[in-house]
Amino acid sequence: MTNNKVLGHWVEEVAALTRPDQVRWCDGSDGEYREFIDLMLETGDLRELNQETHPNCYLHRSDPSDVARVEHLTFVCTKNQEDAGPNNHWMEPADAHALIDGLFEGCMKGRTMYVIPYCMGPIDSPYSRCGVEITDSPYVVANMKIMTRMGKAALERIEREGTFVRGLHSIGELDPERRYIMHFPEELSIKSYGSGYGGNALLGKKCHALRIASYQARQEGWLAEHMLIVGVQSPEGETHYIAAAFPSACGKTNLAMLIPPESHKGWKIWTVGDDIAWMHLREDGRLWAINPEAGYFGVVPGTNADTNRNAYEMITHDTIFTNTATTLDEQPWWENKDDGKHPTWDWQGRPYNDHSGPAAHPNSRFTVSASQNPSYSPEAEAKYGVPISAIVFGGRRAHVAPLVLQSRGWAHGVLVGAGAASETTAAATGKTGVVRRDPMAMKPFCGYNFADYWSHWLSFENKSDKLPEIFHVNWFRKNADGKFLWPGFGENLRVLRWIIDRCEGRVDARHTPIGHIPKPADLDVSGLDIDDDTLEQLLSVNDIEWRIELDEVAGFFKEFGDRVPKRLAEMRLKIEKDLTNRAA
Ligand code: SAT
Ligand code: MN
Repeated sequence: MTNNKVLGHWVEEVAALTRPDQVRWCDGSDGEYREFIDLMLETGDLRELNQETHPNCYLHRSDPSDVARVEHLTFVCTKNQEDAGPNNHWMEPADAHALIDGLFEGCMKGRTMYVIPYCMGPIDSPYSRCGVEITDSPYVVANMKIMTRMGKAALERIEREGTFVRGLHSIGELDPERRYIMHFPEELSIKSYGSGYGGNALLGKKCHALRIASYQARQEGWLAEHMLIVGVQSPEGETHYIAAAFPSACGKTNLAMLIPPESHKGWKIWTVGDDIAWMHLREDGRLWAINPEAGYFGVVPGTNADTNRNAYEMITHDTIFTNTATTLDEQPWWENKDDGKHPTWDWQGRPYNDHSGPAAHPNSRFTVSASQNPSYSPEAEAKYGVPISAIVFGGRRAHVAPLVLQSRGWAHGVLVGAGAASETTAAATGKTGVVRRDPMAMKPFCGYNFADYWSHWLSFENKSDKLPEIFHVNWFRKNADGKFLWPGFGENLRVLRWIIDRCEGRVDARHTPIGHIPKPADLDVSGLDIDDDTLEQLLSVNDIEWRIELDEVAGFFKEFGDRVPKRLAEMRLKIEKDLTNRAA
C-alpha cells in the first residue's frame, strides 16, 4: 500500500499487535467519506439530523464518560523526566510502551484498522508536517478528513520526504480505567487508547500539532502554538495578522471569525486559523504563521446569529455534531442557540427536562471544513503563511487582568505569556471555574519542560528587530456584582484596533509597571453602553492585586527550579519592585 518501507513495516507491526479483521488504507476521497458516514449510520455511531434544514449533518453521541480531554491520563514520555517537566505527567518510555501495548494487544479483533496518512498545513508548504494515524474508529477517520489534508496527497508527500509522526489509536472499550494518551516526542510517536473524544483521538490536532510539534519546533527553531490566526482589514484596505493564544473554550473560534459590529462599516475579518499556529522566522525578519489544520472542532453552546454568525451559518450543512441535543424534528439544539426551538432529547439521547442539566453537553462540538467559513482567508492556503504583527495572550479572569495591555518588548511579552492564568472550562475533565496558571495557553499542550519552552521563546529576541508586539487581553473581567464589564464578541474588534494602532506607533499609552494600557480616550467605545467609570474599571491596574498576582507567578516559577530563565525571574522581580515603589 506504500513504497515507504518504514511505514509499511509499522502498519504490519501494529496489525500483528492489534489483530484487526481487515486493514483499510484511507485515500481521503469524498466517496470514501460518504462510505464511512453510511457505515456509521448503520452501526448507530451517527444519527442523521434533519436533512432538509441541515443537509449532510450528523450527530455523534459519545460515551457519557468520554466527552473531554483527560489531562490526568495524558503523558509525555521522555527519557529524562526533567525534559517533560513539572507541567506534564511523565512515564519512562519503555514502561509506557509496555503498559499501553498491553492494552492494544488484540484490541481490534472484529474491527477494521484504518490507516490515515495526513498532512498538517498546506500540502505544498515547507512548514507543513505529515503524520499517519492508525485507528479503529470510523468517527475518527471522518473527523480527520475534515480537520486535516488527509489521504493520497499526504501519503505521496510522506513517500517523498520519508518522515512522518506515528499515531496509534484505539477506542478500546471506552473504559476510563483503561484510557491513556501517551506521547513519545523523542520517537515522534503517539499512542492513545480508550477514548474517542476529539483532542484524545484526532491525533493530528493537540497530540501532533501541539505536543509533538512544540518539541520539534524547539529543536528546529520555530514555534508551535495554541493560537488562532486572524486578519484584520481596515476600511482603507490595510490588513494586519494577529496570532492569539487562549485556553480551550475561551472564544478563540469566535474571535477568529469575528463579525465587525454595525459601528465598524468597512472593516473585514479574515480567518486563517482558530486553534493552532506554526510560526517561523523568515528572511525578512518577520514571524510568519500557518494554520496546520483544515477544519474547526469548535464549541457549540453559545453559538448563535449574534455571537458568531459565520459559525452559526457554516454549521447548517456538512457538519458532524458531537454531543448536542436535538429537537423533535431532529435538528441539532444547544444552549443559547436562540432559534426559538426547544430540545426534545438531551446530548445522551434521553428525553429532555430542564431539571436534568444542560440539554447539550457544555463541551459539545462541531466539526466542519474551514472552507465553509464565509470569512475564510485565501491566505490560509499560502505556502509561507501570513506575517504576524501582534501576538496576543489571553485568559478568562473575572478580576485582576485589564481589558488589554501591551508588553515592553519581546522578553517582557514572554513573561506576560509565561505568567498568564485562566479559569478552567468544560474542555477538559475536572472542576471548571478554577484559576490556574496556563502559560501561553499551552498548559495542556506543551510537549516538554515549560522552563525550556520559555527559554526557547526568549531565544527569538536577538534574532530579529521585526518581531511582533506582544499583548495580553481579558474579555471576561467582572464588576462587583459579577457582571461582565465588556460586551465581547464583535466588539472585541475595538481592542484589536488599539493593538494594531500600537503596532503602527499611531497611538500613545499609559505606562504602568505591568505594561502599556490604553488611555481611556484612545479606546473607541462610541455607541457602547460603557460609561467612564466602567471603562476605568476595565483598564484599571490594582497594585495590590498585581503584587499578589506576581507573587503567585513566582510560586509557579519555583516549581521549575533552576531551569527557569534568569531573565524572566529578574523581570518579574523588577515589576514587583516598581509596583511597591509606586505605592510608597
Ligand atoms: O482538545 S480538543 O481538540 O478536544 C478541544 C480543545 O480542548 O480545544
Ligand atoms: Mn484548543
